[in-house]
Amino acid sequence: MNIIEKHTGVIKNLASNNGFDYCGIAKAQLLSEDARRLESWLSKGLHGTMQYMENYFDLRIDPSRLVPGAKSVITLLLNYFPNQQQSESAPKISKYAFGNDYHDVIRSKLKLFLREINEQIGEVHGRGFVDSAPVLERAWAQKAGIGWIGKNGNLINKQSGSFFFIATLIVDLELKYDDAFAKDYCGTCTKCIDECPTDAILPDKVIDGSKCISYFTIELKDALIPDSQQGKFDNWMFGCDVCQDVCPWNRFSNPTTEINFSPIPGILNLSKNDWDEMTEESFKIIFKKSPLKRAKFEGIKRNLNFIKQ
Ligand code: B12
Ligand code: SF4
Ligand code: SF4
Repeated sequence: MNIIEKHTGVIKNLASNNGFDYCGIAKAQLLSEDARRLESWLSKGLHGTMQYMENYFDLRIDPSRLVPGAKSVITLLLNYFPNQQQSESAPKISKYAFGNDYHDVIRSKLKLFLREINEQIGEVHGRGFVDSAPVLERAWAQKAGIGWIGKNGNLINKQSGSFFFIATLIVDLELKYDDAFAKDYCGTCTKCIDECPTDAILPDKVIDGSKCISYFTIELKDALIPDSQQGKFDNWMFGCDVCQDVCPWNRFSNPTTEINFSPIPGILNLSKNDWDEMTEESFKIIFKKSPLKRAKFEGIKRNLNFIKQ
């Protein structure tokens, strides 16, 4: 075993010891094909009012702009599929938001992971990212061999489906690279396209972000949800899971073992009435550690009013 293989083994072991469900590694390089897809997505305005998606284009397509001397992009997946469901009639919350905020949970895992890499391998420079940084996380996951990009735009793993968060750690250490995931197991299925409540799924794995319920209920800040969407939300008040719930590959989802993603007390049973009666003060206490705080109390109230009409 040479030193590169040895380091790769150490890193994959550490990933698993830190609770990550999958770890794949790709060579750090310029993402020229993805750059074209991102450019086309932006030029069509499919990001709506998500201005931040226009920023740092050069960094988004080039890992060496984020970590000088970058050699490897390590992709890690963390399962969030819950073992409990919301009550039938409750305003719907996306499964990823049942527990504590994944940004905080994963960021601290990445910090520890990098520290342990330094302890076991020696000086390695790197930066961990999850969600909010200019990194094309799904593209890296596919290049690291973890799965394919489904028609619903999500990264799907053949063994476990798509209810996973993606995190990346870019390092200046050379490692053994996994083969990119070459196949696509969507086949002739079109369930996600047929079932998307707002017709946000376009051909060729392109998502019209500006029409996605997740965008309207979480990302659209300080604005009303357009009337044109009236009656389409099917009771979703925070995010939307439809294109994943209907995906046959999610039949293989197993519940998460990450305790931080266990549903926070009461969240599964909040009825419309409970929401109506909730004060801003109690919202702040109940959702202190939850992703729902991202939409703020006014945002949540706006969403509830919209689905009620
Ligand atoms: C902006 C954003 C959104 C926007 C826009 C969605 C979108 N599709 O871009 C909105 C708010 C709508 C959204 C919604 C959701 N999101 Co979001 N979102 C992001 C974010 C911050 C950036 C995504 C991005 O760069 N978009 C630009 C487009 C052009 O890129 P892309 O969709 O990723 O597509 C790339 C690749 O898939 C690839 N690709 C596309 N087609 C093809 C074809 C082939 C053959 C190949 C090889 C590659 C390929 O090319 C594109 C450019 O690289 C990422 C985090 C991150 N930093 O990456 C999370 C992220 C993509 N979101 C995530 C999640 C969980 C969701 C939701 C499920 C949340 C929910 N339940 O409500 C929904 C799902 C909606 C959907 N069907 O995509 C996860 C996805 C996990 C996974 N298994 O895929 C991510 C990775 C966050 C995370 N760290 O876990 N999201
Ligand atoms: S998350 Fe919901 S609205 Fe967005 S693309 Fe998927 S099914 Fe459509
Ligand atoms: S629902 Fe069907 S088409 Fe959509 S991502 Fe899943 S397998 Fe692919």
